[in-house]
Amino acid sequence: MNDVFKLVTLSAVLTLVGCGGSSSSDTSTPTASENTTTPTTPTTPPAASNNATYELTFTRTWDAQTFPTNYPSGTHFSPVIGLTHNAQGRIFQRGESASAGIVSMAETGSKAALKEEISNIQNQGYSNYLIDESGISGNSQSVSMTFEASQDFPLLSVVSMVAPSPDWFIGINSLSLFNDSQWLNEQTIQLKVYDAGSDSGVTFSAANQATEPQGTITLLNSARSDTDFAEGVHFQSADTIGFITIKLME
Ligand SMILES: [Ca+2]
Repeated sequence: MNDVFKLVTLSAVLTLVGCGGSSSSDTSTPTASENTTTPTTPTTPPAASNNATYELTFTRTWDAQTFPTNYPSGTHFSPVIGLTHNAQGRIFQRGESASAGIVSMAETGSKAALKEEISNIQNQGYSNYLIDESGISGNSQSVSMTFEASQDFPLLSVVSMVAPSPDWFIGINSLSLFNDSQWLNEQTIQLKVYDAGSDSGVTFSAANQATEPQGTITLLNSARSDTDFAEGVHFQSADTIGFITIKLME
C-alpha cells in the first residue's frame, strides 16, 4: 500500500513539473522579486562605434600686433592636408628628417608630393582616410572641415604651411582620437611652428637657401631681430599663431 502511494505522489510531482515547464506565461513574466535579483543593465557605457566623424576647425591668431617682428605681407596658411592612420602611418616627426612631401608642403604650400606619400601609406594599409582641404587665405580667419576615423585608424595628422616662410609649417602629429575604448569628444590643440629643416632662411620673406645637408624637423627658433619665435611660440607671451579644434559629430 505504501509503495503504491509513493508512486502516485511521484507521478503527481512529475506532472506538475511538466506543466510548469511547458507554461510559456510563467517564464515570460518574471515576478518583482526576480527582477531585483537578476543582473540588470551594465553600468559601463555602451561599446563605442567603430567609426567616428569629426569636425575640424583651424583658426589663425597670427597677426602683426602679436608677432610684429618682420611680419610679412600676404600672410596665409596653405591648403590643409592630412590623414587618419595607425601607428605606422605617420607623416612627420619632430627630430627626424622631413619627407620630400613635407618639405614641398613647408616650402611652397604644394600638396602634390605629400598626397602621393599618403597614397603610398594607404596602399600599405596604414590609413584609409585622406584630408584634402582649403587653407586660410585672404581675410578669412578660419577654415572648417569634417573627417572620418575608425578604431583601426584612430590617429590624426594634418599639416599646413606658414606662408610666406622659408620652410615653416604647423601641424598635428598622430593625435589619438580613441582612448580608453571611447572616442575623444572635443579637443583644442595650440599650434607651434615647426621648421622643416630644408631651408636656412631666417625671416618669413627670406630668399631660398637650401640647407645642405637637410636638417631634422625642429620647433622654430630664431634671433629676436628675425622673428618673435622661440620653440615654435612667441618668445615672451608663448602665444601660438593658431589653433585647431576637433569635435566629435557622430
Ligand atoms: Ca629652416
